[in-house]
Amino acid sequence: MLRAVIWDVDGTLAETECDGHRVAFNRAFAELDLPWHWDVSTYGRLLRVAGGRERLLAWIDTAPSAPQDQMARERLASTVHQHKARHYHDLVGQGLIAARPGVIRVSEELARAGIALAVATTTGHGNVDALFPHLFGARWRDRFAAAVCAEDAARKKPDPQVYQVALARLNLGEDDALAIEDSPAGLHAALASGVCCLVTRGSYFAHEDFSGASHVCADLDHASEASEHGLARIDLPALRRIHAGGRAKLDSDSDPG
Ligand code: XBP
Ligand code: MG
Repeated sequence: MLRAVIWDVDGTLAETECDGHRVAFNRAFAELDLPWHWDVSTYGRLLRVAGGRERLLAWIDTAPSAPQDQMARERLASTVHQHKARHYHDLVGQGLIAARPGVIRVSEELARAGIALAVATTTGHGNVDALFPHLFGARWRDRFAAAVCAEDAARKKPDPQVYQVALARLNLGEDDALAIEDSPAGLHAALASGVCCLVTRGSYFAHEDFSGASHVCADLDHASEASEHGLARIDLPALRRIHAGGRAKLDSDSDPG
């Protein structure tokens, strides 16, 4: 039975990557006089590395004028990431990044029905604290039973740890929950934790292979790939159907018989 929906943040609740995180990284590079700039396509390639600091280290390994010494690289990644966080907070603090289509409508319908909401994200608490008041209002913490972030799960997606921590915080089993994600790493993290997953294609992962997802659609208001469910848009009855179908598939796949 569906008792909780566990939401990814970046790319799922809001399109934060291109005009938020990416711009914040570039402002941090400029502020630190680093000769680097991530354009939209470069950032899309780097997004395959979950975690902003890990993404920086992956970039530094190939970047011009990067330090040779690994310790110096680690220090530089930490410094840049701290500056970037401040720029990201400034950006989202302007309220310019809106919730993706259907996110507010579905989250309110779930709350009215007593379905628990939780967050399982690779980003840090500071970024969630900066963004969520602009998406869900000042009392957003009343709406979410758990917010599991980078500080709570050291192993980044596609590792399942963030979803396992979310289930523990919710005191629920994996068959009680449905994840909503935007990326292959997020889908694989949910599936590895035993949680079935709805994918709403984000701008950076619009053409990815989401095999294993219980359902894939453009967004919660445009469930165009949902013809087999006869859905016009995603609502609570649709989520229940997707969850039931996802559970049946996961259970049959895991049945040794
Ligand atoms: C997406 C990520 C994060 C953000 C950047 O998180 O991989 O790393 O890109 O945020 P989600 P940080 O799991 O919500 O899709 O710089 O704080 O890592
Ligand atoms: Mg995401």
